[in-house]
Amino acid sequence: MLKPQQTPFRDIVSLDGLWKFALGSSGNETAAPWTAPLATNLECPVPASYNDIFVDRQIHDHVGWVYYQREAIVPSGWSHQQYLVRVEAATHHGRIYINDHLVAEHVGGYTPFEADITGLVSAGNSFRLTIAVSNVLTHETIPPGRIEVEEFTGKITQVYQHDFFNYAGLARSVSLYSVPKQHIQDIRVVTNVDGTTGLIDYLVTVSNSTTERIKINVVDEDGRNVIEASGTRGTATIDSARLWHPGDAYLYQFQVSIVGSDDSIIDTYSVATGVRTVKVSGNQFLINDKPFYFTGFGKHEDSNVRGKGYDPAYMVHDFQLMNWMGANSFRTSHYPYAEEVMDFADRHGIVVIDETPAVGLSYSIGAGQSSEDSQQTFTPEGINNKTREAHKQAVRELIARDKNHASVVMWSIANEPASHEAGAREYFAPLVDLAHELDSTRPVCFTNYGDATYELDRISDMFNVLCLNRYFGWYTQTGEIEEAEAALEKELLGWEGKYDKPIVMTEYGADTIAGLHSVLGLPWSEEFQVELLDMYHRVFDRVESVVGEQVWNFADFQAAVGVSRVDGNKKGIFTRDRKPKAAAQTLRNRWRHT
Ligand code: BDP
Repeated sequence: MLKPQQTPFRDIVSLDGLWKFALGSSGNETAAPWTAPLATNLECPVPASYNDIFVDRQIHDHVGWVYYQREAIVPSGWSHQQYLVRVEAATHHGRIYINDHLVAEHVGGYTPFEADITGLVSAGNSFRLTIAVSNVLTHETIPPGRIEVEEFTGKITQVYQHDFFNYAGLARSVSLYSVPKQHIQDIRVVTNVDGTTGLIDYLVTVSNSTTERIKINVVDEDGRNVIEASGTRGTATIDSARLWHPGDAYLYQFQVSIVGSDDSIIDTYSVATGVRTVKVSGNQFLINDKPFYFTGFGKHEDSNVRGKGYDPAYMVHDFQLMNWMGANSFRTSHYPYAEEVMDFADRHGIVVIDETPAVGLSYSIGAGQSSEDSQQTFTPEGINNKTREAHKQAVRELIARDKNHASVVMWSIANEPASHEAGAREYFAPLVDLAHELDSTRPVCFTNYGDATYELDRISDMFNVLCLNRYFGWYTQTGEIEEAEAALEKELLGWEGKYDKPIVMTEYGADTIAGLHSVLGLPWSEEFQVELLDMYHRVFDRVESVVGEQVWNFADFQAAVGVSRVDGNKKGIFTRDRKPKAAAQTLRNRWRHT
């Protein structure tokens, strides 16, 4: 499914803006089909999560369906086109209604879906567009969760194992777009390098089998056409190719056209393509055959008021801050981010570890922390075959959407699953196989949870890179830097001794209240965060297999309400409104000079 693009043959009408908004049924009930104008005074911005927009606890806490509605018009000039409504994300379950008809449904909160409405609304006519969105998580969804009913009030609440707040709604753009009746459906590019030659293997899918020709042009950044080729599959060869390097992006436009029998162009689509290679060799991570060391963050799509709403101002500012720090990479913890973010990373040479929304596949973690009476995770009543089917779909949709991004160097198929519990291997083996089958060119990882030590973990041998999330000095050895240092080193050497694989520390950090100071360097102070990061860095520099460090987290973010979080998770190097804590300088000094 290609992202909408404006070309002489395709058009886009943005449906972002204010939509009518209303709460629907609570809990996991099936949404009533929507056949009427919404009777409501509420208007909700799109894109934005709805939770923090209104001064209404009921909306903030709502579990179940909500409705968004607006009028839209199919431009009269589209009468010979095919046209679709596209929803970039409906978190977590979305339904599109055109007037009284349900026309599309999608489960999975962070990947796009669309509805072809050509047969339903003629060009030049308006229609009522309703999008129903449910935020319910069950043990058969990714991420998983469960619904509970409060004993005295009967209030329905959503329980989940991840600590970020379950923001919901239409947090990314909605659009109406057109394509020619005969159009390019998908393009896949895989790049390779042979000496100074860049190779682009490509595969083009068109909407209906065609006798028309497929023409390929590869255009460089100066607008020069460097190659012409033809056919739906092949290899385009660029002599003296300029490579895409971390921190030094270079993108060719891989342009595909359908050419009619009279030589007129019927459709065209362009994929920004960075020529680069990614390999894992022994304990090294190679980009363009050179060892790469990841510096950067685990992030979240999170900001005040908007929740997970895509906002280009925050996006550009976050990239600016990362650049200021000398960060060369980030992980899309814990779900695929808006596609605009991936495009931006491609254009600016930022390396991405791209993650599915499979967070919380562990019943021993309650809102980010271990609980004593831990229940087994992989059971028929818990994370089961149906969960795995949803997980497979999440892997498919992530790779289908992001396969052409040069910035994406690795797929992370889960965050902190119970990889030390019985059943983990059986659960994960088919998922690892699927990821490799869908993309044989990128390494596959998952991020490993602290309790699943190198002695207990049951699945890491199946993955290409060891990604570890560790909180020595915070959740364990709290405040004891020396003790934590020894424990961390022992753990890293343990992994290194067991596997000949690169290690990326994909999470490490400490909750820190901006402005809280302590001459004793006590936990929660800015001084402690600095001391803890310094300690981790000393250890990383002593362990050869460590090929990267991504601090948890780029910025403070909103979490599920609980007794261990005060207005969110405070492990940010920046506050939620992007003011630096002292540790920003620590990281900047280290990353700008390595
Ligand atoms: C890890 C999770 C991350 C949490 C973090 C924390 O991967 O989502 O926010 O811990 O507790 O377990 O801060």
